[in-house]
Amino acid sequence: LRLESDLRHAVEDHEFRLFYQPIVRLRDGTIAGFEALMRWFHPQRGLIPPSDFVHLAEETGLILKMGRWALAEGTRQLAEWQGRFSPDLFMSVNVSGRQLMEDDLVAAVTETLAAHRITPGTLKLEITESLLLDDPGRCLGIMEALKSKGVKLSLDDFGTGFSSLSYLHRYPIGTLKIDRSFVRAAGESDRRSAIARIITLLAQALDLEVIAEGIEKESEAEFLRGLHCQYGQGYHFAPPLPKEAVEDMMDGRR
Ligand code: G
Ligand code: G
Ligand code: MN
Ligand code: NA
Repeated sequence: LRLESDLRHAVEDHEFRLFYQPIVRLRDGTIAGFEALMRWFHPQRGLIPPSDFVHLAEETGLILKMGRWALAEGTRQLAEWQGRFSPDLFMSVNVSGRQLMEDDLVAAVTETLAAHRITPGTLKLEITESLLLDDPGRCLGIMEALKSKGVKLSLDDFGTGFSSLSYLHRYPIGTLKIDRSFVRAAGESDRRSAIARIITLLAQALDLEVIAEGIEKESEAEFLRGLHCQYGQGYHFAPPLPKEAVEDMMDGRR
């Protein structure tokens, strides 16, 4: 397969870039941090979105190398922006199942943190619920080790995975990200807004941070603000942006 052999060389050839989507405080709209999202600029095909290569990268194991690069680059960028804009900014990097279970993820994180001076607790890793099912004992050990390094963990797409909530107190999770399917038209459809409300309440009751994903309209932001949901992310605030556009935004130039 052509795409696979191309993917093999893409890291060395510097074809990946990270885009950064702002995560805002819903209270006042200020930027609290970013989610780093990988983009592949293929020399012939142009921009290839993660939906077209993350699955292949997982299957072939190439995700490990790509993920290590994303972790290092996201952390490097965070250190730079903390120095330039605010030491409180955080960065959330996606970690796939395979990458979490990789033997040296903890070592890679330790190395990355040693290489770039960031404010403790400002690097977050995003994992999905389903990932916790594979090997719960091993997973817990890795998550505890990451926590001891000062890395925070977020549960991505919360509410779409399996139904047991027991892992919320068993695993060291700091943040819930409400899946965008529950945010869509929250405040307009009673049934969806009920789920967004209950996830926000759950997070508050467990003293977890909560981020509503995929906010596209002011009415959605308004509804979540009313629930005292802390953070929001979505096209209503900003799409994933190249670093230059983030810097313009932070400088107040747009
Ligand atoms: O913009 P969006 O199309 O960026 O991203 C789609 C999905 O691709 C995300 O939900 C995420 O699951 C995955 N993704 C994006 N960047 C990364 C990354 O750096 N590592 C991993 N494992 N997945 C990513
Ligand atoms: O990792 P995760 O699946 O949460 O990645 C976020 C994905 O959601 C990325 O593909 C990003 O481009 C996308 N996204 C971000 N904001 C919005 C939004 O407001 N609406 C929709 N539909 N997608 C969004
Ligand atoms: Mn994510
Ligand atoms: Na998500």
